[in-house]
Amino acid sequence: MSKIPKSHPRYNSLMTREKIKNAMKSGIVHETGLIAHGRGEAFDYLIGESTIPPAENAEKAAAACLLLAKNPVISLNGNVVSLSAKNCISLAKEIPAKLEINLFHRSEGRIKKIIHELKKSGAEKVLGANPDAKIPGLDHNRGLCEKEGIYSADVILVPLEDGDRCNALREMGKKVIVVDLNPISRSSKNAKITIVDNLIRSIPNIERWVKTLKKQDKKDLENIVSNYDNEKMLREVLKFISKRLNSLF
Ligand code: PTJ
Repeated sequence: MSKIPKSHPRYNSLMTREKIKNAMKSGIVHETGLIAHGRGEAFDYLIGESTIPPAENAEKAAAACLLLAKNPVISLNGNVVSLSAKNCISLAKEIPAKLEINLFHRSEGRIKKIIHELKKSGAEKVLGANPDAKIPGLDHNRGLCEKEGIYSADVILVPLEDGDRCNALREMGKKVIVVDLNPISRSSKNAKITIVDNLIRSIPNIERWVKTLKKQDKKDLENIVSNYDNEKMLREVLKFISKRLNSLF
């Protein structure tokens, strides 16, 4: 671990880089996960590295949608586990939802390491090691999944998605919630609910909303979901970014 002084103005960001770098060295994060992280950092910079109002609304709608689900699943990849394993486990327990590993760069070695990491962080059951189903229309390894998990899920939370799978899951009639700092990615445009926030902030925010909304009637939760408009929310994010950039100088 590199020594980073707490007084450094970018201490949190540098510590996150250290975390993801070490997870890459231990085989949890794929090399290209570092590139994906860098793209995320750039967008995080644009929104001011904090949860912006449209993201907070999306997090609330996501919590309502997850609470209404019959078989909700949280899909995990290398980056997510390296940065948010404990938070995802805690959210899964609170909903409750299943956890399933789904990797773009799938190898048995990485699956084992990620399961080990999740168990070490407190997870009980983790799906994904024994895929017995395939998402139709996806030729790559992200199509592999388990019948009791992603395949039969009605709502899937995907912190960090690639556009192809988001589309394929929606084609299967599933509600896909993505966390993606890039508001113009294919996943962001195609998801039912897009949370333009860093997954490090977003997962605890969703859990906070789950705890609050649990006390509400089913009808109230349905209203939150049906009043949510993803396209409108994405336009608000773009407006927020341009206003923020215009006010900087
Ligand atoms: O672990 P694997 O094998 O499944 O591989 C995972 C990666 C990340 C390599 C793979 O899913 C990938 O290539 O992802 P993409 O297509 O680069 O998309 C990643 C998206 O996540 C980008 O739009 C980034 O802006 C966004 N992103 C990166 N870090 C964060 C993030 N969004 C929220 N929070 C982050 N911390």
